[in-house]
Amino acid sequence: MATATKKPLTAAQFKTKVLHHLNFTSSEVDFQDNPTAVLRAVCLAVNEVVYEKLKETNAAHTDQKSRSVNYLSLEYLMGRMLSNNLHNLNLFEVANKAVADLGFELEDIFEEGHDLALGNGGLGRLAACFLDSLATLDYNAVGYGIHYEHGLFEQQFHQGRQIETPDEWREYGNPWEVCRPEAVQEIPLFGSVETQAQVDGSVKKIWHPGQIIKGVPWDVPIVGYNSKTVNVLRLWESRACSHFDWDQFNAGSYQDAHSAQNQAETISKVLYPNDETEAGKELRFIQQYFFCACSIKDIIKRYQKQYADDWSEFANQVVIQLNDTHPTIAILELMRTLMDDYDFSWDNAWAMCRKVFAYTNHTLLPEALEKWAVSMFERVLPRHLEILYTINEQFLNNDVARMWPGDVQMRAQLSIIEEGQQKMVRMAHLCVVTSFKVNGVAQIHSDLVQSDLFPEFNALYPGKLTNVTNGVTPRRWLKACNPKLSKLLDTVVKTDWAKDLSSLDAVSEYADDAKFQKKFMDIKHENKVKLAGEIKSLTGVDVSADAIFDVQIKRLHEYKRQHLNFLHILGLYHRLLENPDYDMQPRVFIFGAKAAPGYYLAKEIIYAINKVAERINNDDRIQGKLKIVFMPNYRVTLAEKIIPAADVSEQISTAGKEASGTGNMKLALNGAVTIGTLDGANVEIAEEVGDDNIFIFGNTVDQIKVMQVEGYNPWDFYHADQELKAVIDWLRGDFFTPGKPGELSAIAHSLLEGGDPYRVLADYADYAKAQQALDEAYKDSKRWARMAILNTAKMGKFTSDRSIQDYVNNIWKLTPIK
Ligand code: GPQ
Repeated sequence: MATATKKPLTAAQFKTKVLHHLNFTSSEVDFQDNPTAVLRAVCLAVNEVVYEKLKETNAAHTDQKSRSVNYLSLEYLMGRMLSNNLHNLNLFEVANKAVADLGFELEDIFEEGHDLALGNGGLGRLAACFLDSLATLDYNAVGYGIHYEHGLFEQQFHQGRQIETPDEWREYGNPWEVCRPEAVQEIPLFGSVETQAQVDGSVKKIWHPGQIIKGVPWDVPIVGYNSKTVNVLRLWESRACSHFDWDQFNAGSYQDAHSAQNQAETISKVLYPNDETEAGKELRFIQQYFFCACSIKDIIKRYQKQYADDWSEFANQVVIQLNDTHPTIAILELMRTLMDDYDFSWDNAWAMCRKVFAYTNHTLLPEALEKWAVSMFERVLPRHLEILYTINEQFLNNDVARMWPGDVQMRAQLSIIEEGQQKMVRMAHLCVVTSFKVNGVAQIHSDLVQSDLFPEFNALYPGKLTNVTNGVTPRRWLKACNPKLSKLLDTVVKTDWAKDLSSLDAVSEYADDAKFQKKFMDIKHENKVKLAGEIKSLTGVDVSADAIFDVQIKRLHEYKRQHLNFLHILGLYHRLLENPDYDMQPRVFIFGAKAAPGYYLAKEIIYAINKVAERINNDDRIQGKLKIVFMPNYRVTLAEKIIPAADVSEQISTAGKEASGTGNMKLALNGAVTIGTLDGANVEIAEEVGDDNIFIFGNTVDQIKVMQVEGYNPWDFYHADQELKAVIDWLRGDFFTPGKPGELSAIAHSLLEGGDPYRVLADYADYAKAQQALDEAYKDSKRWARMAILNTAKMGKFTSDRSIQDYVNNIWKLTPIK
């Protein structure tokens, strides 16, 4: 390919490009006080390089007829793109110089950028890391998703309470996306199905839709790190089919003409902000179908460009990965398309579907396992429901009946349709029945998927259920976000660790080297000073970079147990009030979390933490030993600032509840020491770093199960632990809210009267003990430095490159582009 011989851009050339865009694209001759215009021009200059590579990638894909993975995901949490693209294109230094020449700091220019926050949390960020790795490893991959007009809401605190405002990420345009009108799709909805007898005696089903929606694709180029590939993330925007119904307009119903348009455009209007809960809303269902239907049509169109009407290569060329059950309707849509539009027989269409779909499960939480009412299915997608019924019938009569003949109960249990007052479609069952592989996202999670979630399916389809442990891209989560540490690592690791993360293991040798320890910890300190500035400007709170920076950043969820962390902070405060000389290392507890707008208790937890922070941060009696900051509007960009400065990583979910976690990997990679339960990927992190370099506490999955069987009484723990009782009583009374007793009682209520569903009280004592051990360890600065260094050194396994290679080897069977 041409790039191999191309000379890299010089800073002067890059500057010329930026100036060109400032002058001709933005007509901004006076840009000195306009960093936004500079950002735009820099992005456009980068795009010149990106588009060139994109063209070459497309040509290579066509030439080599390479098999592609099509990643279907309702969420992509991309964050900002510029810094990452510069690093991946090896243009960072060049851009840095060019921008300095124009009188700006590159870092200030980054700050003008908006996050692409088209996702809620871990699942969406994982998709973004996977796209980075796929391009880096030169695999042919397309990400498909929705072009939400509003991504995840922005969070503010008003008197301690979360307020949501709409995310306006592309109000003034987004330089990273290109509209592709040539690839627009039309998507039918609603209506009825006609059965037509054919002359040969067979029947043909004809769907007469009630409405047609247009899907407009926006492509975001995905640049690989130090690779030849630029892939695309294709995001669908919904529009009314005929932009305007002129007949209606001329007949005088301007309003009606507009309302059809508004209705169509509502589909891609906003990302549902619920993480791991299903609200069962029709609009969400239509979102899922809309993007699946657009994507399936697009996949077929891409295939036909090469193979025309010859379907024999389809399953060799195409694999479709379902990111959780959200895109399950793609299965039914492919069945429908093959049969209704391309005259496939049932058997041939079904055989095809069983070869191309694979499904990733991301949670065991029952409230996250999607079910859709049959009645709604029937109204919105009548033809798809017919197909679903037939799939289910064949599954029950063939697979289930063969394995468990005459077992009525097993039929009911495994059926894709859940019987009851309101019949429901179990989306996960459809995924497992159809997919050729089903994977969990960390070993312990995949084991539980096999043993607890789908044991019967595991018996029915041996070998189908497997594991691919999650990973994170070291480009964004170390190289770009922590440049100082990256440069230090460069001095002792000979290979390009950003592309071969296991090479970081070489750093282990320096774990006890006093000089290296000093360098490593000096960098951590500098990062903490920088974060302290950010904390001051965002929250007004003064924190000392000499304190332990203890970080819990993730969505607000009871199962993630921010309230366990909070109770322990109250415990420390209690000890300090009892004994102002209580010996502890000064600590700053840093939280970042958004709560789903309708999640009452999550919002109460935020409020309680903010209220208590106000008191504790201003209490002179404790001599600054304890600070609490809840950083507003947690998002990818904020994570990139917090993670390099973290000493301690809080990964304290109830065992069995966190499928994997990925923040745990990012924090450890940047030298934070984990305090955590034996849950998700914590288990594998502990295996890698060794017991001496992690603080594990709490009940195990098996112990939690025993508790369940034997009966759990939170009051026993409350009465048995003086400190715990005292701090819970603070929350029940008016200690922090004088004159307003009970204002913070929601947490206490859920823990005591509510039965403590996530076993917070059962883990409190052991958590407090582990925290004390951590405090001891931090006192010994050599020991701590060793732990921190080994955490970075031992994270090789958790690069998303390894995850992708696992998917490729065990599921996707792709070959890299040459
Ligand atoms: N996860 Cl089902 C989400 O972020 N959202 C979801 O809707 C579901 C799962 C997370 C999961 O909680 C984490 O443990 C995983 O690390 C992450 O998906 C990626 O697999």
